This record gives sequence, C-alpha cells and structure tokens, in this order.
Amino acid sequence: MKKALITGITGQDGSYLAEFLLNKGYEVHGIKRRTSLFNTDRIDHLYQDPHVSDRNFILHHGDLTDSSSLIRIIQLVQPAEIYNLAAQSHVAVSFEEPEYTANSDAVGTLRLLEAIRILGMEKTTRFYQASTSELFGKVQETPQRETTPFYPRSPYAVAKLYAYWITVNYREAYGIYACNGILFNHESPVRGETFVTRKITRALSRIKLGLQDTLYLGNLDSKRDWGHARDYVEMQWLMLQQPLPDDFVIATGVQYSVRDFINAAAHELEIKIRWEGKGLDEVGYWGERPIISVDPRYFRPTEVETLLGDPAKARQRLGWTPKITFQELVTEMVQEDFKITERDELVKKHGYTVYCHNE
Ligand code: NDP
Ligand code: GDR
Repeated sequence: MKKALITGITGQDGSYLAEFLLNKGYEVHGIKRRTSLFNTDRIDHLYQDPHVSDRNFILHHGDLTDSSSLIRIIQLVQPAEIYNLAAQSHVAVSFEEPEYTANSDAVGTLRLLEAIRILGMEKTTRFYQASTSELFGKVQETPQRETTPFYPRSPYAVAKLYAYWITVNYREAYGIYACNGILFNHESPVRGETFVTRKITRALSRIKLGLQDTLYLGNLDSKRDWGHARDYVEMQWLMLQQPLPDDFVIATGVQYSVRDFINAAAHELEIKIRWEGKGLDEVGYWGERPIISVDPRYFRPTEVETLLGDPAKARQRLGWTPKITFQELVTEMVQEDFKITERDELVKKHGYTVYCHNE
C-alpha cells in the first residue's frame, strides 16, 4: 500500500486530499499540531480509533516550526509522497504575525525538504509544495501563467515565495522529485470561516434566518479566480504521478469580484441586494435593511486587486480541467451554511445561546 504524508491535514485542502488518497487506496498519514481543543472537525468522518489495528488513516503530532518532529515522523512513516499543505494561510493575519508566518510557511518548507535529505530519501519520496497565486501579487501580466514574474504583496506571499524557490532549488540541487502547484483561490463548504467566500455564505445564511444583522467586509472590488477545493486536490496528486517533476498553475480562467460573489450567494438565498453609495460608504440593502457595510479594518496594507490564472499547461500536460463551476461552488457553499444556520436556529429556539464570531 502506497503511503502519503499530508501536512495541514486538518485544513480545507488536507481534508479533501485525505479523502481522495484513501479512495485511491493509499495509507494516509497526517501531521496535526497540538491545540487546546480538538482541531479535527474536517476529518472526523475519516478518523480511526488508534486502538484499532490495520488502520489506513493515522495522525501524528508535529509542527512545521519543529524540525525534530518532522524528521521523526518522516523517518517513521517512510512516505512515498509528501504533500506540504500546512501554513499560516491567512493573508491579512500575515501582516499581524509576519515572523510566525515566515517561520511556518517559508522555513517550514525548508525543514521538510531538509528532513528528506537528512534521511537519505531524495530518490524515494516525492514532494508537493502548496504554492499560491499570491506570488503574482501586483500582477505583471494577465492572465498569470507559470512564466509570469512574481511580485508578492504580503508577508504571507513573501514567505511562500521563499518556499517556492527552495522547492525548485532542492529539485535542482539534490534531484528530489519536488513540484510547486501554483493554486489560485479555491473554496468549499469547509473553507475557513474568515476567508471572504465562507464569510459571505455564512453571514448571509445567518442574516436570512435572523441570527445576524450585518455583514462587514473590506475591498468589494477585489477580483479573484475562484475554484473548488475538491477539483484542486486531484491536481495535487496528478502532479506527483508524472515522469518528471514540474510546476503548474491551477486555476479556472474565470474571474469574479467580491461583490459578484455576494450577489450570487444572495440570489441563492432569495435575498435581493440593492447597492447604494461608493467606496467606504457603499451599503448593500435587503429591502430597507442595510445588511452589508464596508469596514476599513478588513483592508490590507497592500492589496492584491486582481488575479486571473491561465491553466493551459496543466490542461495540456496533466489532462486536468476543473469540473465544478463558480455557480455550483456558490450553491454548494450556501446550501451547507444554510443547513448549519438552521441547526443554530433550532438550538436558539430551545433557549440555548448561539455565539457568532463576526471577524
Ligand atoms: P487552511 O488554513 O484551511 O489549512 C492550513 C493547515 O495548516 C491546517 O491544517 C493548520 O492546522 C495547519 N497548520 C498551520 N500552521 C501549522 C504549523 N505551524 N504546523 C503544522 N500545521 C500547521 O488552508 P487551505 O487548506 O486552504 O490551504 C492549504 C495550503 O494551500 C496552504 O499552505 C495555503 O497557504 C495554500 N494555498 C491555499 C489556497 C486556497 O485558496 N485555499 C490557494 C493557494 C495556496 P490547524 O487546523 O490546527 O489550524
Ligand atoms: P486571499 O483570500 O487573500 O485571496 O487568500 P481571502 O478570501 O482572504 O480574500 C480575498 C479577497 O477578498 C477581499 N476581502 C476580504 N477578505 C477577507 N478575508 N475578509 C473580508 O472581510 C474581506 N473583504 C474583502 C480581500 O481583501 C481579498 O482581496 C487566499 C488564501 O487561501 C491564501 O492562503 C491563498 O494563497 C490565496 O487565497 C490564493
């Protein structure tokens, strides 16, 4: 049975990739970090009791900031494939925690590559690095492809730039089969609640059922190329199955603004939004109710205004195309958040308090 090790297995992509690899017959190992509360919500449906023998889904405690844990786990597991998905992945948070972001996202990648080298596994372990469209930042060419120059615009993107190049360097220097997937934004019903798409689908569901009054957002004009995480993890695997390692842009090739996303999600919920005002004064009304406001706290010191990917190389070389459309993505996210909100409404009706983080 082929063994894969996933860092960031408790995250959005980690959960979809774990499911995908288990279906392919892999023994899946994941690294989770120690937290004071359980952090395995997204993978609880895959969880196997550690007291049971013959498990094919195994979690290990480790951290990208701790070399010794990474070396120990890789030595123990001897994975044929390592998927490095772990990261402090929030762009806005990276301005608040730049040093930690560099430690986990940049040096963390180096630690994994060094572990492969220290353990003499250069020829037996393939390595996938979760690179990002944020590398393009202040875009130098549209649409962005593998040859477009990088111009990172946040501590997150700068850390990921180091990770991108150290992956290329270890491939060239030590012959490690190592690839960068330069992924554009991809979302799903298990997207972190503070990323803009999930923030919108969650808040509009709550507004619809009367559990929240207002959705506060930052830059509504920002444009992104949004795909579905389920589609994108297939490509992560495909990249490691080729005769030679390479780097690929993964995107849909279609772009929408944050405002477009809000309109599409509202439409699903039969909320008709009327936009009035401009810039900081822009307000989205539902009937007479102001339900969407701009709050400058969500602006970033340096913003990435527009991203649009060209996935031609992945299409040609990997035979990869995204299957899930923007509209299908929005529908699925809204439906799942609406179900969660209905549950919360029921809890509230029975006299219990329902808490809401409005971040
Ligand atoms: P998430 O934020 O959902 O998941 C990140 C994962 O990394 C979580 O499992 C988290 O653990 C873990 N993690 C964070 N810090 C550490 C650390 N120091 N040590 C070990 N684990 C850690 O991200 P996504 O699933 O959305 O993204 C996966 C990867 O792809 C990330 O590297 C991200 O930067 C990158 N990426 C994502 C894109 C997207 O649109 N989703 C696009 C391009 C790149 P915990 O659950 O405990 O927080
Ligand atoms: P991004 O995703 O920064 O592209 O990084 P995010 O959803 O956070 O922002 C997308 C755009 O929406 C604008 N925006 C807001 N964003 C958030 N989070 N909250 C708001 O209230 C809000 N209002 C407007 C942002 O300014 C931005 O322009 C994601 C992460 O998954 C990264 O890890 C990954 O590398 C990139 O996608 C590709």
